Amino acid sequence: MAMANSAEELVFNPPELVAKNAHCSSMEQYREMHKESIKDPEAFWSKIAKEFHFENNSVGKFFEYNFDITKGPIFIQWMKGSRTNICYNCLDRHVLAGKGDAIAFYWEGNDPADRNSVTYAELLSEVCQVANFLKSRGVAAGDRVAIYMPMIKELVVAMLAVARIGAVHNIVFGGYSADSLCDRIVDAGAEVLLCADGVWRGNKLVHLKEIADEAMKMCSSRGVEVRLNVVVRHMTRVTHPASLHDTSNGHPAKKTHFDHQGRYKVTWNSDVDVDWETATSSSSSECPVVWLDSEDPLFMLYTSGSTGKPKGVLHTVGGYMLYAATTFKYSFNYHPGDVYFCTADIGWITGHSYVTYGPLLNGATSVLFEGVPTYPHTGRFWEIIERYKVSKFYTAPTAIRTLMKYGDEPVKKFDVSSLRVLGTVGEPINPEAWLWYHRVVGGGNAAIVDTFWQTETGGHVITPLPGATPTKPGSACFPFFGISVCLLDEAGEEIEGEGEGYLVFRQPWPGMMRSVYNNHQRFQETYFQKFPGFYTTGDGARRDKDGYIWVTGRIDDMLNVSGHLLSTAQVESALVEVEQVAEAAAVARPHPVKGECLYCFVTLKQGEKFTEELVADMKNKVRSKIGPFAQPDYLQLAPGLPKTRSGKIMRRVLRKIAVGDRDFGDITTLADPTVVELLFENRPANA
Ligand code: 6R9
Repeated sequence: MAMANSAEELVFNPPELVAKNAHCSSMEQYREMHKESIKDPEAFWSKIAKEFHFENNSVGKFFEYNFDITKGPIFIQWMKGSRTNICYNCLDRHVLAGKGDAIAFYWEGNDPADRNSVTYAELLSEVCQVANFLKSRGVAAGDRVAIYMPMIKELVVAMLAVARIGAVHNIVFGGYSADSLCDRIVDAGAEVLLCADGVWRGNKLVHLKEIADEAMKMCSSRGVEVRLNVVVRHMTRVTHPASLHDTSNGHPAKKTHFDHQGRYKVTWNSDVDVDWETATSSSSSECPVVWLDSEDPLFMLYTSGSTGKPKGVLHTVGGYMLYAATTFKYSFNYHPGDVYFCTADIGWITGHSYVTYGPLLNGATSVLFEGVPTYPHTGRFWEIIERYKVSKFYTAPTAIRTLMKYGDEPVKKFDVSSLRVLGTVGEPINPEAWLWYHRVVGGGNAAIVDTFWQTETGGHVITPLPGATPTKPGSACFPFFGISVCLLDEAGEEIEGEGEGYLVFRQPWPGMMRSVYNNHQRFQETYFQKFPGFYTTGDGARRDKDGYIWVTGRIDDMLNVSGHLLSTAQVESALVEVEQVAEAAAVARPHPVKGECLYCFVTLKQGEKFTEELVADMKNKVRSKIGPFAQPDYLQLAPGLPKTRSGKIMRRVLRKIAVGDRDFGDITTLADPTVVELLFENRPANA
């Protein structure tokens, strides 16, 4: 890639303002700390553990593991035998230290008129009320509780309340469909759901409770009964977009979902549904925590798997706590007095680790934002940064690219000079977006931290440290403490020095996943089978002559649409559910804003016609099975698919066709090579 090569030569030194008071302020210090963390993980992490509350310290071995499948089952344990509670460490610890009046979150609603804030002490008492209510309804340690909420304070309260009583949260992103929500509830065996009635995302209304009701019906038919649904009546307290009040064009949302007094309507099933406010406000605002073993589960979070069935990535309490806190502190160079703003939804791992846990464990003040970057105007992020004097900002390349399209003006309208560190996450960032972020948003004075990590890793694993690392646009730079990076070739041989290969890690770190929920076998096969002795990320990476790591993207059948990981199999199985479809193959095509988008080839059953209506049906099927973000951008009729003689679809050829590149490479192993040319000639007009 020409761009990447020239970016290799561009180096930006840590800004002086940041380096001045950094937790890690030079490459020498970084190298020394990194070396210790790899050579003596116990010494390194036990020092950090002392900053947290454990009921009993140093019980048993600090850590134990097996990474080599040929030697027995994979397991990873940190601080097993030590008892702690993450909610206590997020809230009680600060309140007891006299910091209860500090702001935990500034909440900024979809409509800029909707704003409030919550302190650590207030958060603690609300968490206790919800925890007490859940206990009174029989929720106990180890039970799984599903959460389906927008970016509101109650989402944070919900997860902390669940963690406080030792239950396991299973948060499902509010953009997922009823089908996806149902799958996640069923797989987790969750009997309790916490949700909200609805949410505005820009001008769009998402009927969360309606979707949840549908999901619960589906669950019931699959043998899982959700017995309790606690619903936040969020729609009663928000400002509705102006378009709702404009009856001249008969806004559809108004007709179907609002009564004539303009109140949002929800159906209520009194056997299951309870109102959050009524249920929890009468509970006591004191609730003892349940002390858990460090290795007890904290949460599961579903991520796409290459077979199409999502995996419940399981994280445990103690190690995740240390890792989320430490990465937050170092990657963003967090200091008291900072105001931090992460735009990720809590429904994704970035929100778990860097909206809720990492910041709260550090006693930080954050912005919790409900809306979208372009509503009601394209400078919304910058307006928020100006309002709260945000010093640390964390977003995704897809958001940066979206906002870049509107030029520098929307940024310049606001005073964003408080910014010191600008983070990015979710996919490789192209140097052009990196440079715009640095020059326009950071005014050339902020450190850019391109943080590479995964749901599975729990926290950042490859990232610059803002006061220490000279950065290169598009490179995630160097491994975080505890991470031993290795590049392997197909044969499993280590690539030393410059080169490109599979990105794997040689030893465990505290925040890594421990298992796939209820399926340890799948955990071992997915991450430890290909290269025994290593954790395989599924990404490829290149190491340049200066040792910088450049993550090149997924090398399995996964794609990344606007930072959302999807498997091709998941999309294909949705498409073949459409009656007329015989077979489908989905591939990623580069997209200027989303990073990647879906390009799907479909073969129809005999006699079926490829009509506009059918195309719409197929798109809708994917939206309803997975979620609106997964909708394919391109659908092409394929009389046949390029298959090897063993019947494997040759995706690399389809990827070439998707971008209109005739350089197919070797196609002699195809059962019928003529199909390739045919597909190429029949690319849709919009492609
Ligand atoms: C945190 C998160 C994980 C996949 C990962 C990789 C891609 C994330 C990246 C990046 C290049 C970065 N990815 N951050 N690629 N540079 N800074 O996104 O978790 O949703 O599980 O996705 O995202 O492909 O394997 P998750």
